[in-house]
Amino acid sequence: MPDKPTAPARAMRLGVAGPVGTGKSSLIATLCRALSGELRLGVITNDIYTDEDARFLKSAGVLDPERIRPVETGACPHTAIRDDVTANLLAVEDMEADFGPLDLVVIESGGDNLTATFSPALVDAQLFVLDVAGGGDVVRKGGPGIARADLLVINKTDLGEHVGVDVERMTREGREARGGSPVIALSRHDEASVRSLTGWVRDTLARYRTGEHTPVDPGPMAPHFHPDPHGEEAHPHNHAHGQEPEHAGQPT
Ligand SMILES: Nc1nc2c(ncn2[C@@H]2O[C@H](COP(=O)(O)OP(=O)(O)O)[C@@H](O)[C@H]2O)c(=O)[nH]1
Ligand SMILES: [Mg+2]
Repeated sequence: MPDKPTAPARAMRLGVAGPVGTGKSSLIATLCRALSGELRLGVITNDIYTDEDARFLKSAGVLDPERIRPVETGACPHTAIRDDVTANLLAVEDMEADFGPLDLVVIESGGDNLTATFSPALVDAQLFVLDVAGGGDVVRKGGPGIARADLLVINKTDLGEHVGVDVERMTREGREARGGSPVIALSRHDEASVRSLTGWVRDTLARYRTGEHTPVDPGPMAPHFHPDPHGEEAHPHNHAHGQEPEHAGQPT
């Protein structure tokens, strides 16, 4: 048995999760812009019915468009990053086969609610994105991504003063909710905050390469509700979506 951790042969897979509109695609564009000169990158997006995020990232001109690929997830975006990750795994493996070796593949989750997280079977590390426009109390609501993702990003800090949110307090409460695990207050207009983010990615990649980084499962989704597509009452359930096609309704 080797007494040192073994360096992995493939690219690190970094998941980016968080509710719709918190700035996941923009954050990925920022990462590509900052890191594409030093790292070999690929991006996989998860959209419900479209390739909207992939098209946004391609049009941003931050990476060779061939290296940005969409996975269409159907009705429940969290299914494809948590319960049945096959489509995403195939997309990452195809990307590595076509362009490898790569250093980093970033996977954007479909916009989802506060409780969706990536399975550690799909990603090596994950960050969870909230934005100040969603309100200062969102961090206090907690959830597996907020509490236990490898990194919590409080995004769009430039909007704090416009929406009456105390960004410092929100960031502090994020740290408290995470028992000291990293939190970055980010705005794409604030270069120092972008450097913090890219620094975290570099550090995590370095630890991944030496085998020191261990993928952590933030935990499953909380029980939640799906509106019934046949007009009956909403019903709670606790998964697994992949085996319940009749539950295909609005994303939750
Ligand atoms: N003010 C501000 N707006 C941002 C920032 N990052 C993203 N946005 C805007 O937030 C909106 C949603 O961003 P997007 O990346 O599409 O969010 P996603 O749904 O989580 O992928 C867009 O209008 C972005 O331009 C930021 O740092 N500051
Ligand atoms: Mg997006």
